Amino acid sequence: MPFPQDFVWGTATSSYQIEGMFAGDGRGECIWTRFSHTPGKIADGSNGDVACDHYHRFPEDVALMKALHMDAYRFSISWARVLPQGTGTINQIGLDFYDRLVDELLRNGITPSGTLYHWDLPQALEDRGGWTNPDIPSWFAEYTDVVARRLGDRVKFWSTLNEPWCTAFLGYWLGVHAPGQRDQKLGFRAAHQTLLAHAAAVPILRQHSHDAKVGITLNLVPHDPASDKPEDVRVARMADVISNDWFLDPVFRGEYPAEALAELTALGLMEGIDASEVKAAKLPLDFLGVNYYMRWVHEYDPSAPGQSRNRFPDDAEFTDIGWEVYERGLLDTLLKVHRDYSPAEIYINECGAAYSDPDQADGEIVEDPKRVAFLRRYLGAAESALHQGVPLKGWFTWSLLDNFEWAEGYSKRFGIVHVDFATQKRTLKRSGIYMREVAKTGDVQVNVDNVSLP
Ligand code: IFM
Repeated sequence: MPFPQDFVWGTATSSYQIEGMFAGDGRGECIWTRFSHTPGKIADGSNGDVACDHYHRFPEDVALMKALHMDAYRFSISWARVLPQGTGTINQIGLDFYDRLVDELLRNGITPSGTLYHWDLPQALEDRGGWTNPDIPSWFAEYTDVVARRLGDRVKFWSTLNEPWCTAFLGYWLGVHAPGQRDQKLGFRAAHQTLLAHAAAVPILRQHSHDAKVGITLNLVPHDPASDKPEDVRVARMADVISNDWFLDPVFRGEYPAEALAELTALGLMEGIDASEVKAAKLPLDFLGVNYYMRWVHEYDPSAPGQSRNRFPDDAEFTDIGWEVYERGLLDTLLKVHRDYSPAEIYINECGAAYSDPDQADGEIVEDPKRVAFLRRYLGAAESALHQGVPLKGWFTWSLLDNFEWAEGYSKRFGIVHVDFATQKRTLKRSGIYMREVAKTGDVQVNVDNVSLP
């Protein structure tokens, strides 16, 4: 059965990954500018200073979305472009950019879906402790107010945060993302503040963006045990709780998962955190944004008690970023979220694959058969979820463009449109044509081998 007519088809990006113009027009420094300019942090030594130069080329990019028959576009706003110091003086030129982008989208019949925070914290706020500072919910409220007042009349889909797990744990615990801190306690503190910031932003969005759909976007990852041995089951369950329930439970139930909370408290990891504050995060939401890419499979590691190592099945397939191709996990995740948390609506706000495409595109189309096959399989899982009663309303492919893939730099390409970073030339990939035909027909099995450019 095809996807319904009113299903929303879109593409997603984020500010730091595509905009460029990192210091021009009054933009402040953000943590990713600082981090990427620190030697050794980014795999290919690159940074997002220019990225896809979307700041200047957005009309061309919107035209591409239109050519791809997309209904909607999910983008994020750069906090440091709007408030260069994080709070205080507003950079009107920065806000003007988002005004122009939103108007261009609407002129082309594309619904804007805004995300307030996709990882590019103003460095000035990081200098005050960033996401570990208990004042950050009020800083975020101030920023939300500025953005919602300006764009709230036209942007009617809002995610407060994108993937707070990554903000907190990759940024403050594991140190592989900006700001590069390596302290487990700081990770949990940051996670706590992201939830309180979400709580602070929701009512402000509702106040200034009437009739908007407001939600949060989480990266959900199944964690399966490698066997049914109790120790494998236990490490997998703990990983599952910390990556998924740690955010889902506060947002939908106003509390942290009890068992994990007790365990983490006993380990001293909740020091300085008043866990009861997360009751504020339980607010009526219009949708949950789910970002899904892969799963982990855990085997207990006796050499590191409490920890696990990955043990994928022998026939597992992986994308070029080393993530397992596992569409079944998308179905399982959607069914679990629907069963345990009952969000009113769900949008797949990101899904896509990194496969290596050439740096330069020679012809009119870049052939990327692996990405087409990946999307077909994952869309099939989404379709099954829909037909099993999950209130799935839309799909945003990650990503519209090849872009700056954080610590991987430009070495991993996720786009359905190829970008030659030397010339900024955009070239459609076969996967873009596939998504166009899916958007037109609702049929994930559509054959696009001989379908040509618009
Ligand atoms: O590029 C990222 C995006 O910023 C957040 N979700 C996962 C994508 C692929 O790693």
